Amino acid sequence: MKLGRKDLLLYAITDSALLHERTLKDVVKESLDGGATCIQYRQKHLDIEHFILEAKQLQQLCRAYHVPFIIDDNVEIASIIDADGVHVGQNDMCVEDVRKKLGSNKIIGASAHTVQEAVLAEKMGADYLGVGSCFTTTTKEDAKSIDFQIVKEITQAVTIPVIGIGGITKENVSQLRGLGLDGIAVISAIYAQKDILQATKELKKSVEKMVQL
Ligand code: TZP
Ligand code: MG
Repeated sequence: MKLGRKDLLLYAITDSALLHERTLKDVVKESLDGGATCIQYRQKHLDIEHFILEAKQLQQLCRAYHVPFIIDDNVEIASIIDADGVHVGQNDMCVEDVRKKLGSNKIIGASAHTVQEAVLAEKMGADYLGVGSCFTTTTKEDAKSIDFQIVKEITQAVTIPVIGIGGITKENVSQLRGLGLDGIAVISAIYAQKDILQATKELKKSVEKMVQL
């Protein structure tokens, strides 16, 4: 699958800790109905068998919506299930090795916190970058805040699309205007909401305004 810049407008990352009475498939469907443009399956606490089962369910759903389905960290599973792509952090498999393993048709996303990391990831073959943490977040314990000036320098230093991540909400997303971002990645602004459909719709409107030049 080829990644378009528009696919990165509203990138939703799953969190199984936020389900309450709902199933992961149900909440992801709601976010797709609300207009999420890309789904990342992020799962830190599941054995490989259940990981694959759940990933396949979400993959099927995303296919029906023609929305890219990305796996967080786990290049092996992304390869096994033939996911559309994988997202790697600085402590995961390096982009160059991921590209060798998955080939040229898969989407590879990389996290970057500095201009140097961003430029290197692009050079190694990343298709997009996730940059953050833009705001304070409690979702990822080790997330460090990034200066908006660095975000701007990153978007200017690379040609691949860049999305902001970390603590982004429909209220604060407008503060990211002018930084050169192509979209945002969120967990709680979508999946911690009671009405996921409505929250996704509203967030999408705000992010559409943010990315306008
Ligand atoms: N990587 C950097 S911050 C973050 C991740 C996965 C958490 C994003 O979650 P939220 O709830 O949108 O702040
Ligand atoms: Mg990671």
